Amino acid sequence: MTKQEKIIAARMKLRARFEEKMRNTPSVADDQPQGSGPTNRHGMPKLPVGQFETEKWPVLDLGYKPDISPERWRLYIDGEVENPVTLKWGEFMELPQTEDVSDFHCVTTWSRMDVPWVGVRMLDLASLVQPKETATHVMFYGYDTYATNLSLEEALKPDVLVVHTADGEPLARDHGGPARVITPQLYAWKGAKWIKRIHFMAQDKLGFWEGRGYSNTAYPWRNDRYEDE
Ligand SMILES: Nc1nc2c(c(=O)[nH]1)N[C@H]1C(S)=C(S)[C@@H](COP(=O)(O)O)O[C@H]1N2
Ligand SMILES: [Mo]
Repeated sequence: MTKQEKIIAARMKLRARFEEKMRNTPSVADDQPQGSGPTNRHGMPKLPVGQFETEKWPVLDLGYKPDISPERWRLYIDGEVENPVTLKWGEFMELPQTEDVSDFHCVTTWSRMDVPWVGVRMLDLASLVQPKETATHVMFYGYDTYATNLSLEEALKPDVLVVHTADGEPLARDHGGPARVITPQLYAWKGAKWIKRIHFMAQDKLGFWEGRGYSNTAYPWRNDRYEDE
């Protein structure tokens, strides 16, 4: 097989492996989702329970915003995979680019609707590295030491992107530029800003907020914010 054929085969395998699990995740399958407004493209109320819509885009971080130029930026994708890679900026930008419009729900109760994004699908990055059969979860690490974990059925959804463009502009440093992850079907803390490393794992492990009382699952339509609620 050529390199390209291997990537295509890996994508088909991942789709087959996770399609049904994805269809059964709460942000698609919940029959009693909480929220208001018209339905979004997954049949959930556009505004999840306990959220309000904002036009502004608040900035949340650990008190430190890494300054990573595209020249210095590297994306390490490794762990439970056949073909670990380290991408330079130019290589990342040469991967298939996806445009999408999705909503951004922060656990601190604001939602920013209909954000136009451009970036690379997590599914396409996963196809490149070819997760082993044993891979079930992934940890995303930022250049600021932040980390957040996801199951593969959440991480490989088609709207989970590593974005470099928002609102038609290069992603601002405040929001994780040059590149960050977005998870439109989960609270936004599941998307690491200043993405540095995507580490596939054979078991789940808690990220920064998940280990400090935030929910591990983070479903906006279940008000699933904190572990002890
Ligand atoms: N690297 C990194 N990513 C991060 C965070 C962080 O502190 N560091 N905060 C998370 C939280 S709690 C939220 S709500 C969103 C906020 O993204 P924004 O600042 O672009 O609104 O980023 C998430 N990703
Ligand atoms: Mo957040």
